[in-house]
Amino acid sequence: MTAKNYKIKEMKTTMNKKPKTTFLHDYQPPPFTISKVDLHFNLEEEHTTVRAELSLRRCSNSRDLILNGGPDLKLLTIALDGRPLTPQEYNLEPSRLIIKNPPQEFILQTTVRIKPHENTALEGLYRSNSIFCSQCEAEGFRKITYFLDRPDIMSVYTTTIEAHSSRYPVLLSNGNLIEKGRLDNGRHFARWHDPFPKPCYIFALVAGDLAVLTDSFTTKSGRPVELRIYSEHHNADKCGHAMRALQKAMAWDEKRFNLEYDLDLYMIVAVDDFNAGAMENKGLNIFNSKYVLARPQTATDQDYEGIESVVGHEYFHNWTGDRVTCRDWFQLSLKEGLTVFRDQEFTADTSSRAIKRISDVTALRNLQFPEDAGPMAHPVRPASYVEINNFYTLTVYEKGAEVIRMLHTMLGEETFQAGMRIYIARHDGQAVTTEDFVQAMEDAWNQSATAPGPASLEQFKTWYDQAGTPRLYIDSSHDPDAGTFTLSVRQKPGPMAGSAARLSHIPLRLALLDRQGHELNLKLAGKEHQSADMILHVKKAEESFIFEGIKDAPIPSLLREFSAPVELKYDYSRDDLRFLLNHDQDPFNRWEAGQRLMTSSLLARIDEFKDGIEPRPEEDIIDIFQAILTPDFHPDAAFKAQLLTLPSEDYLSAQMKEIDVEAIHSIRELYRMAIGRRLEPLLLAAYRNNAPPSPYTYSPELAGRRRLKNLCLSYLMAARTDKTVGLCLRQLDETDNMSDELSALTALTHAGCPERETALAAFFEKWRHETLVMDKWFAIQATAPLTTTLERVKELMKHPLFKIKNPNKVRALIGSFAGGNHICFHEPSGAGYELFTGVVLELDSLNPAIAARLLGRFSRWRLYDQNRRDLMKAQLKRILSKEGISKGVYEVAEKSLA
Ligand code: B3K
Ligand code: ZN
Repeated sequence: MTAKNYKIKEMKTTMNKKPKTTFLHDYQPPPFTISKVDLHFNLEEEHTTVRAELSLRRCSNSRDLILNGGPDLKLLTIALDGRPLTPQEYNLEPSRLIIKNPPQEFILQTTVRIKPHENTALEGLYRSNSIFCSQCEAEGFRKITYFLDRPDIMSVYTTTIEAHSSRYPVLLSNGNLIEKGRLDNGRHFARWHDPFPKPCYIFALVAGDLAVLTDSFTTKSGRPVELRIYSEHHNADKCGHAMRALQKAMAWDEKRFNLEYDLDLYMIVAVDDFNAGAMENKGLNIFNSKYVLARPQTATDQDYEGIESVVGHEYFHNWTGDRVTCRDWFQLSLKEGLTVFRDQEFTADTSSRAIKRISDVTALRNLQFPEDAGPMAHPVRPASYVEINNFYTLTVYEKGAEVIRMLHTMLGEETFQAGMRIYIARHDGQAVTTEDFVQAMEDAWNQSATAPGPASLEQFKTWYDQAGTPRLYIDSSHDPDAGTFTLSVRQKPGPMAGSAARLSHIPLRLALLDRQGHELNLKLAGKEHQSADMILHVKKAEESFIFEGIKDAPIPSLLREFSAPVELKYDYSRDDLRFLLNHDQDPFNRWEAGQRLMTSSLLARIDEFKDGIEPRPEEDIIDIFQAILTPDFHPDAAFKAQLLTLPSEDYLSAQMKEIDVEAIHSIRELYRMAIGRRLEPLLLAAYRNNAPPSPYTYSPELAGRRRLKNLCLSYLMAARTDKTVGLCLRQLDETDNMSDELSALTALTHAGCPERETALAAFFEKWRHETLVMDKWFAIQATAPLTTTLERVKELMKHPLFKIKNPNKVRALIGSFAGGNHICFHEPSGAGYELFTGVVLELDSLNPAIAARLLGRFSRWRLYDQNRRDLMKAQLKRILSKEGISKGVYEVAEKSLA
């Protein structure tokens, strides 16, 4: 065995060597600091040489310096203060370099050789098409050079990049360009300096032949900032929307958070091969091209929205992540939860707050709640991990954002912003913890004259440390003689909270409505404060809140705006729900009332289906759809579209003790078909009346109209009449934009119409050169609920445009098959599982982060019927028994089976 093979094997799991778990309680401050980092990259076709000069200082009584370094680093030279080290002075291990007893303060110089073109894991330095690019979060920097690869090491970087000038005319790194010039042999160099100390996970390098779109932004203090978006030349015409999104985000952050950009240059680079959505490297964001590139013919409204929110998100990280960063990776939500909250608010302020809230809560409940109730459940601040890549989760991001939102709800905008000012002033340039954030908010609350309520956030911290979705059980009673209305509230930690579960501090926003739908004046017994909409601080296992002066029994509108990420159990009558759907002033709760009505109706039919009773859709659900579809129900098309969307299969699954895949799918389809048949005239009218004028432009309002129009088309297609097939074909023919084109193609394909094959082939011919559009083509076919889909997915895996090394392609074909096509993925023979496991295993040797993420689809295996349980369990065991699987895949499989 060669030395190199030996090293690689060391990094993988073997049957008798379990990968190590890292614990939060083991955190120790860094033993050395690195104040300055000088990097020199020599990029060549077959390899890259990285010279690093680190200014180190001991700040503990540690004797040796232990640096992280991946097994693929080939150490060429090593010197201390200019003197080459003898082999006795250091130890080279597979993933560490140990310098024995160095001086107090010294400069360490190393040269390593790496092979970016062989890097399929897409962490560290790699190539995407012919572009060199980097991804260092969380632990990619150690694949570039030997380093103390942890976020609490903050250093000032100077980076020199040397490469062939015609193949790589653009050479980029963080900060400002300070020097550039020509070299011999057709090569050139550029030197970048970033004045802000930063952790290595936001270091970045890009080199390639790139087109650039340039624009500018003047900050509110009058400083000009140059903005650049780089892409491959053939995509140069698709960067305008991202540029406008960036300018909009910069202006919004100044206005709402009073935060201004700090460098003279802000760059975004779009690459096709990227594990995540984008990365907030200081001054040089690297993006998955999916979140940059858009023109009306190739991108849907949803893509336009996604670009705005991801461009915003990465920009907002400049303060919440880059300037104030995380002490260790357990604190990931410090930057992610907060930055997701900021990007959600950006979208809410610049489009529709209600629509944004409804779609965020939908995603949270469809996906994060199940995560929080399954074997991979973990607190927003996890206590341990095997592979940190497995913790970039919905819990850390989306539940983390809910935690910030609850603080915002309790403190109010003014006090929350005061807390943000304290947080940033106190911790600028530091690597801190979620406790530091909560402390800043608590201090602001204590100093506030305006924010009402209890100012201690001690109990609130449970949200960070305890897994599981808490449940709120609420009962109400009205005493007409006393004129009181009592809410009895019980809270129970979620099942994954563990045996020592603690109670949470839950902000419960509510109003009480009279029979005309007016909000009643609320006054709690013994309290002076009065208002129409109130926040109750629920902190005990059981408590009662008594409202005075309530003559007639009101209808409570509870958990308005979804003020806490909990499961609310309240026994609403159907009449109450219909009333709230029509009258609640809180648009979220209007929508929620409709969802409750639909969910209970669907679940009742699902039960009948299981009992062998022929199910029939309930009349009053059809009536509700009919009422919403009438033009004067509500002026906002996007809101109507939300109201008219049935609870998803994911959501229905999450409501069941044992998931019945067939029953859920059949009943949901039965309702869709009934709506399509019974309401055809209204659906057709809404379809026609909501078509925005041509040519396509993107705006939230027009996107809402297209959404409603295409939702109507999908209901009409569920009824599968010749007329509606004709509508789809005409829409495919006449459209000038991808939203309409894709909706029509999806409707045809998912309804299984014979016309779909010609349409799919025509779409392929038209768009085969647009890789992002091809992702949509793969995904439509993978999500078709047809008996032929599994075979189709197998065929598509052999398609010349399917590339297993490209994460977007894997997500489009395999991710959407496993996540968005329950009926086919869970096909009872287990053939879907077999195919999926094969992909996970193949991918694990190429890109373990993507493999582990995919594998999460098996983690809820226990919730299915015996047959499926056995089949999924067998696949998980097959994975675990494979020699040499990555620690990420090991962690998911092992925890799923535990
Ligand atoms: N911080 C990156 C995510 C990096 C993922 C590493 N496995 C994107 C973001 O949340 O902004
Ligand atoms: Zn982020």
